Amino acid sequence: MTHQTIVVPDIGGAEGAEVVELLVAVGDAIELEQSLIVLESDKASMEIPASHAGVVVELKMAVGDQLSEGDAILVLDTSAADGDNAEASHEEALSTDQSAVSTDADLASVQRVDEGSQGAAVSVDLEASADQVVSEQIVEVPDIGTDGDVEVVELCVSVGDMIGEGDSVVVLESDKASMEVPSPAAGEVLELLIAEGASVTQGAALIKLSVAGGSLPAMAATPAGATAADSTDTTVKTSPPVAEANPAPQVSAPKVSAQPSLSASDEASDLYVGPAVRKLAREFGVDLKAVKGSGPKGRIVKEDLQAYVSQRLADPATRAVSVGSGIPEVAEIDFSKFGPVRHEERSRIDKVTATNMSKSWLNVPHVTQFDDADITDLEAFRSSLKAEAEQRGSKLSPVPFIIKAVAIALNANPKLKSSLAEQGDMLVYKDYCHIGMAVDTPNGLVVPVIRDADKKSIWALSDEIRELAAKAKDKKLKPDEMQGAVFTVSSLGNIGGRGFTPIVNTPEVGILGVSKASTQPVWDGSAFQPRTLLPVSLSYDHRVVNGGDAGRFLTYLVTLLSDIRQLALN
Ligand code: CAO
Repeated sequence: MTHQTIVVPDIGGAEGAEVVELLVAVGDAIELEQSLIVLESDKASMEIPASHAGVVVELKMAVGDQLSEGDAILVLDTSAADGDNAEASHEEALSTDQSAVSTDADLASVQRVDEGSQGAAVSVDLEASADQVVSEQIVEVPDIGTDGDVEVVELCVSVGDMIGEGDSVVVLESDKASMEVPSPAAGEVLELLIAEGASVTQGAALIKLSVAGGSLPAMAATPAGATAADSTDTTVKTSPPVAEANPAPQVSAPKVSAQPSLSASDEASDLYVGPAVRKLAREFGVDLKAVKGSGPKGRIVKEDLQAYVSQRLADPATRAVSVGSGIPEVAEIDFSKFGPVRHEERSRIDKVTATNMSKSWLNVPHVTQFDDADITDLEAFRSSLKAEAEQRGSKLSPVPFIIKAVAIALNANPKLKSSLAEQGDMLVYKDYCHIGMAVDTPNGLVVPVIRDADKKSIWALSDEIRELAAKAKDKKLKPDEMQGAVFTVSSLGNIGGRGFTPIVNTPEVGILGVSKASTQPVWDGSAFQPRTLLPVSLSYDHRVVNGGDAGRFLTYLVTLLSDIRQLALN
């Protein structure tokens, strides 16, 4: 059995950094580079990675202890991982203390010995104590798999930021992908060498970084065959990912999670939070100051961030703001001040409908156009079919005629059944004609979908409408029976009303409201005639449908409904 004591590496000269989190326990099998503990100094929090793989046999410290460089963290049994640790053993052979693992400084000297043996490329400066050397590194655009220009769409750091190794420096975007460029080393951002919006190629300088302790990544990034003169220059050019250039296995510099990384004004550096969680927070655009930590000493762990994001997403106020409405919240009122009240939990359907309606109302610029269809002939025809309908065990309302006419009018005006795509840059035209039909049920509004309504006879449509409406009322609709509509019809004809402005069921771009038909006096040029008029209202998404499109669609629809022969011909 080979025991290996893991000690605190160079942590930038910090004395008495507190152990705020233990990330492993006795018996755990750990991998090389796996984070063992989190140390918190007055300046930064850092995860200490394992310099060897193995099984934890003893913990040498506890949460709350103050540790400095060289203090023991834990003892590992490395016998099972001897292959992985082969190179680490090489380091031990070079160390005078066989039981202790190398610190960063030790590793640096090991590497220098190796480099030195390959050719006198090591300078006297670099042999100085690692923690006294502060080198400057230029972080460049790495190999991004394209020779062409890519755009700097986001600068993730500001001058003065303390960043950790792997923290994103900039976000680049080509016409195919966007990618974050990670910092190859921990350090302080001295200078931004690029501005947002700039076009760059591989090798372009992004930021200048001050790296304390003459860090390994910087050295490893020195081009092979560098001369002594190159090496004495403490400004080292570095292209990420530098870590890949390091001979493995090697203990990394502690991952220093640093100072403000969300924004310049962010005081997140005062928070207990590791670099991985900081990175995640940055990706979500979350201000860590708003997140409550549940870890030791209030440390913010990944689960805290996830809970915070879930809670914000569920918050109706956030949802309203997230669509850019900027609408102030409506304050809740205690109505019991004015009289007796009852509270009733809303059905799931009602709540979903409320969300969808708000989404549509806030996102879609609505216009509603009104008209009346003269359905006198249609009603006479429908009455003539009453006996036949009864014979078929069916009942013919105006709705199947309306659905059929809408399908024909949609095919003649395909924009009315299109949808926006790619942030509004594209229209998706659909070569099918599935129509949604709003059904009023005790549980709330449900919209089953009649598939290929343009291809079905009035009788078939009538049967399907009745069947779907019954299923909707009995909560028997399957999910696929409520999907795929290109347009919706909302008929309140059986209830009443002279007209209404339905809300578009986005991503559809149009909806037809049907009100109650009534007999009205209509001037025929010489006299008033009693005619049955059906009020219809078309709401449309004015981002897609303009007044001309809507006018043509509605006029054609009204013509179809008014002239039963036209409907029969289609
Ligand atoms: N004008 C006058 N009478 C109408 C009519 C209209 N536009 N539409 C239907 N009617 C009559 C029918 O002819 C029938 O009368 P008869 O029995 O005398 O023939 C009566 O109203 C009842 O019809 P129905 O309810 O059996 O069937 P329907 O085909 O008219 O409607 C359905 C089916 C599912 C659309 C309806 O039941 C429904 O749920 N409507 C509400 C939709 C809704 O809530 N929309 C609002 C959504 S929020 O924007």
